[in-house]
Amino acid sequence: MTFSCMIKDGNIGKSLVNLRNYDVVLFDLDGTIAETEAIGHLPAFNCAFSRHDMDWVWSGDQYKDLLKVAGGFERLKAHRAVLESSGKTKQYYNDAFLKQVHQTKNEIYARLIDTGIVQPRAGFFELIKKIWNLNRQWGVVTTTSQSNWDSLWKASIESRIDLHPKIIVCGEKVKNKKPDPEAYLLAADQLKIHPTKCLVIEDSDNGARAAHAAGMDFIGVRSHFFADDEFRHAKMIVPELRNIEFELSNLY
Ligand code: XBP
Ligand code: MG
Repeated sequence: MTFSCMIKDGNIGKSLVNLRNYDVVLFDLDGTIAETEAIGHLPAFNCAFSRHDMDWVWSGDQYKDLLKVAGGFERLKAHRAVLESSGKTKQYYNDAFLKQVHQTKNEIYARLIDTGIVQPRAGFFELIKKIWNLNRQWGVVTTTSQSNWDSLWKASIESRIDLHPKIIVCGEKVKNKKPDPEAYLLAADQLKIHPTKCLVIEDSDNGARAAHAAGMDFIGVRSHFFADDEFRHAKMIVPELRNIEFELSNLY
């Protein structure tokens, strides 16, 4: 068995995760490495709508629902489809226009992230250090754009880390975004390892389904917008990254 019960470390309950059977830990980005959606993507979307003189404004509750669609551009198109089907469309925005809006969103997002307003979640740096100490690798598998990862990496991660990710798979590299397993399978393929050698950490059912369909074990971590996702087949579910303790053990 690879996962065991909670131990107490100070006042934080930690769940032990044995990395013996894994070569690499793959982190999802949005919601998992950092809470980027509520203070990054959502305000950036709303700001982009106003820049492009659109009458769209997304509330937090609306965005929670829209997040069921992975990918910002795909999310814009999904919202357009809902407006169309409900007959509420005042103006039709074509794909080329929505592409521009998405690009503007990512530019605004980059400027927000550059300020350092979004930092990795509690426990992230400790996990990377542990992975390094246990002679394992880590990677990022996300449906977000490459530029969004680059911004967070430069602003808030690079200078605080010794071990760089061995693999980074972003949204542009796949045809089918999560919950399709394509991104995770691509990561395993590029790492030249069997998918079962990867342990995934995900904050949403979309991501969890992608990892599971790729044949990978996963840990669910609760996040702002996916606080009640089911995480079916999860090896464990933790409230925070800091509740995970990696170890190497032959005992279980
Ligand atoms: C989250 C996403 C992304 C972001 C927005 O991906 O689905 O679409 O919300 O980024 P993950 P883009 O949880 O896999 O990191 O606008 O660049 O798509
Ligand atoms: Mg996520």
